[in-house]
Amino acid sequence: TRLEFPKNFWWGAATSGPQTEGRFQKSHANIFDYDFEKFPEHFWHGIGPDTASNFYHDFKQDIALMKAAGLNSVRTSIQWTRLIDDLETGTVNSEAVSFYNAVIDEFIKNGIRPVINLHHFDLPVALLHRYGGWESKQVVELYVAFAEKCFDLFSDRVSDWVTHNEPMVVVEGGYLYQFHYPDIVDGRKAVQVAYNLQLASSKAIAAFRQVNQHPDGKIGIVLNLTPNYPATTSESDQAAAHFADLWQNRLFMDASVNGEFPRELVDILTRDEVIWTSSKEELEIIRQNTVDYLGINFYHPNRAQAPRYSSDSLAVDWLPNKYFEAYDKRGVRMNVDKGWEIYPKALFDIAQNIQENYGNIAWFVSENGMGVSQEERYLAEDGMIHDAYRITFIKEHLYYLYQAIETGANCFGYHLWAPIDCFSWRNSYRNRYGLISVNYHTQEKALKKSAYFFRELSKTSSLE
Ligand code: BGP
Repeated sequence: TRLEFPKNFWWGAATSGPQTEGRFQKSHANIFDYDFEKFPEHFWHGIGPDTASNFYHDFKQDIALMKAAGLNSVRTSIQWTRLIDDLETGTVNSEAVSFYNAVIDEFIKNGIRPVINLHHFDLPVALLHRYGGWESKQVVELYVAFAEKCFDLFSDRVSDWVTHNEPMVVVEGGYLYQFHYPDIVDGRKAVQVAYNLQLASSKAIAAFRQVNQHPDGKIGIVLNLTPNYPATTSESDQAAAHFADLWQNRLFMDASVNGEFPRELVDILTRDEVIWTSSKEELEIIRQNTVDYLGINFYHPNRAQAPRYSSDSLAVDWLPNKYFEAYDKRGVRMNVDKGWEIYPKALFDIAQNIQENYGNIAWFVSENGMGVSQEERYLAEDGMIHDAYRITFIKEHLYYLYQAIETGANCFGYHLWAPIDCFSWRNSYRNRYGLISVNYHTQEKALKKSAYFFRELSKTSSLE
């Protein structure tokens, strides 16, 4: 049977400025540029973000390739460090304005809807050193000024905006589990950073409502929703899954869609004496400025289990993993290169959750994808990478997405991570996700087999 998706469905892909453009100026470093300068050994094969996939210079060719892969919409991000010259006064860099104008025009000319994100982990490092980064409300204000500048400059042509990509990764990577700079372990700071990121998103939405120029203008947030299934049916594992869901998913989801943080989580944080500093006025801003739509990034679920050892000592320096451990890998299907479980049905569960608990708000899959290392292994004689596993992965996920839409999910699109293989934080070029391959030595790019599959998918908006 053929699965027919709605007309006007977004068939696209997502990436980000810092992962594609290549670096700007040494004086305008984000936290990854800085990390690379200080600790190149943190990065896979010592390859940093200097060139990335050279989008700054190659964007016309890259957008032509994206069109050839059938993409009708693409998410990327505007880099704060590129656009703003003086972080305090907010003066813009005119070359950067010309660049982003040219990119937006090129997308539109090629029939590709540009979806623009304002923050993809890439905090200007100067704001971290000067103010403590997202711990500081001053940084929230500076981010909102940057967002407003973007709406001012580009919302005449860009209708679809995103405030943050995966804010929970900023919290967990930077302040709990040490996979993003500043690499610290501090539960108190983590909690404040989470709150401030939400406040920044809500304030940017408030600014958007004032200055947007597009008649169809919409703004949302992109969240990495990780369904938490208890590893066993035991009560303690169920409690662990419940807490993991509160912390990882519902914190941003409830605040962004329903305007309030989950009461139960706030109670736990209050009891543990790690509750964030907030004001009535700020909470009112959060209440009033909810999103128009959601982007959901889904890669893999968690199999949550209760912590196996007593972790009372962690209570002082609060860590959420005193309540749960992710992840029990027994008996699950894995993407071995990435170490992530493959469980497409989770997309159906996510859709149900949005339908039942979030007023069936409009949403799209803003990232889903299969990271594979050493993809040259699959280079065939015809000179193309035959990534059959990626095609299967996409099909399986679309199967469950289709079922969800059939049962009433308000889902309007599917974006693969990524259009073109790109630089990825400390993983650099280890995991390849693109429909289009890149040779990072020569910057040569070529369609993979999956690009032809995707083109057909997009053309017919249906799947066999
Ligand atoms: C998501 C991020 C992306 C990208 C992707 C793949 O969490 O939004 O920026 O990095 O994960 O990650 P990786 O390349 O590390 O496998």
